[in-house]
Amino acid sequence: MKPLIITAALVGAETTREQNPNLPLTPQEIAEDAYNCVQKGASIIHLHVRDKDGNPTQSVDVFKETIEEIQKKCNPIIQISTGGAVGTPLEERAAPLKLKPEMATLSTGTVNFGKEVFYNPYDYLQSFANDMQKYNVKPEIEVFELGMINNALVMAKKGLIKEPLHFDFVLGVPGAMPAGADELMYLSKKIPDNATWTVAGIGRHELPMANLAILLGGHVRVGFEDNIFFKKGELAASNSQLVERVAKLANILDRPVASIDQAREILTL
Ligand code: KMH
Ligand code: ZN
Repeated sequence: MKPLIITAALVGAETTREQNPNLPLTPQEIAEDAYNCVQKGASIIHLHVRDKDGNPTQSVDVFKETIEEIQKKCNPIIQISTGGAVGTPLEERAAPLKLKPEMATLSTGTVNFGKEVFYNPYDYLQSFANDMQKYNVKPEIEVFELGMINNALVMAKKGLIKEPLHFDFVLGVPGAMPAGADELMYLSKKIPDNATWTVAGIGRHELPMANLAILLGGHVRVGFEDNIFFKKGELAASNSQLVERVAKLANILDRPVASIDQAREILTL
């Protein structure tokens, strides 16, 4: 099995300080948190940013400042979100791609997202994918439902995204695919043999999904975007606490944790 790539999803668009006071918001806080996560074994930083009031933004300037702050301290793979927040205009979502990060997310379908709808019409997917090719950004294909794999395979066939593909199975979002062992194993069998995958289990599903991914040869995403608790009734003290636990689990299960260089190699960056 290849070493385990740990992604830290530090901020997200939906999590608030009211839910977890340890949520990083400013570029400096996010950079400090990213550094701590890298120290504990994260090699990818999945990045959302916030404006001065703490609201989600796709501002190129804020992304630029945050990435520069992170890179002053360490050099993880930066994966910017093109998902933004539910309802962010589609043109705004793609704007930070011009910063040419190594990776960015590409959600390949529309899905219910709690009481809202995370909207991803095909025309825009094509346009996001074109921008990613133009700026040499590797997509992480965000899969909330099975059909999104098929959509990604269609896009790959048309040359809109290049193989080897990398997928993130986001499981346990209310209204979307549940976070069960059957679901994860099924999804992991439905992608091309040369593809890589990671899992983001939402809420209480983060830990069991991480465990299973370590055993199955997948990779793992954790962080406040997906889950604010360390255990039932106990808020996580930091994103790095969640990263550290996954690294410890991998160690117990005898799966090495990927260095940043190894992660770049595994993902063919
Ligand atoms: N905030 C969610 C609606 C991504 O980063 O690409 C979408 C999201 C996915 O977070
Ligand atoms: Zn995200």
